[in-house]
Amino acid sequence: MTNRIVIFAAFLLFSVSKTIGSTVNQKLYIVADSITTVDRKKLPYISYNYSKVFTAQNPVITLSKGDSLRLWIINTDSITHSFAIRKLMTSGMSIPSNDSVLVTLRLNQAGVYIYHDPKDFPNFVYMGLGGMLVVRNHQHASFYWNLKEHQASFNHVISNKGTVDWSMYNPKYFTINGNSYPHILQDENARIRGKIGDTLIINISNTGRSIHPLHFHGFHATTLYSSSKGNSIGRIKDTYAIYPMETLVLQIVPDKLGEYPIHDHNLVAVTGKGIYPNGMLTSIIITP
Ligand SMILES: [Cu+2]
Repeated sequence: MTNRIVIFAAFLLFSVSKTIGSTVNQKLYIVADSITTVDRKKLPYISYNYSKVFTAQNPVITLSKGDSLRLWIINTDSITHSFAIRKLMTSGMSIPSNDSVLVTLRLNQAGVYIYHDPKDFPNFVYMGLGGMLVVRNHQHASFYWNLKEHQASFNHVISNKGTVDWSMYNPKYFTINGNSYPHILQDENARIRGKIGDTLIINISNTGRSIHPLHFHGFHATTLYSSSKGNSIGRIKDTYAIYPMETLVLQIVPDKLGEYPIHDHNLVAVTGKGIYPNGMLTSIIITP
């Protein structure tokens, strides 16, 4: 009898946890290192990583609407950082060097949110500490673009604890998920692949300091979510000006075959140190 009650209680608990969503456990390490630009220059850089091993690509944390997140952030850098998530957790939690914090939150709204370091804003986001938290309410094929750009001298000055004048910002390097063209084409998150009639979802964040007007060739996209322009939802367009710290979710349902470019319409952003086309350029490939 007692056994039956226990089994029934366990079943009830399981059913309840299914309906209220699951708990997603993640760890992010803050790691300071450097990236190599398309012209082989080293730039000081700081990013979030799944381990202490440095990569320039901040992980995309993906959850379903209704899920709960338990997120540890571990600071392996030699200076204090802070942690916040735009729209979800707006006051930053301080993380001293070699210390960690635990963030728990329930995700009730589908969309893309930028997790970042709000300390000395925008300096540390600029240095790399800005990634995407994606809350899904669908199971469609999904792609993720984290847009950034850099002016080499700014990385050096900020990493040496100096002061930069953002009114003098003149970036020369432009990246999606830390890569410039042609390396972007090797990133399955950045190059869109699908078939005619598929629903393709593109999750975008701009964690740089420039406006990035992205232009889609071949197809129009429908806005599913916008962090700053709620009245744009449902609009169908081929160019989207994405402002610093803005996020977007777009949908494309391709109606024809072929490969079509997608690029930043500010043409300097399709260069790397002035060389075309080593910047923000990717493509959409539609097969039968
Ligand atoms: Cu174009």
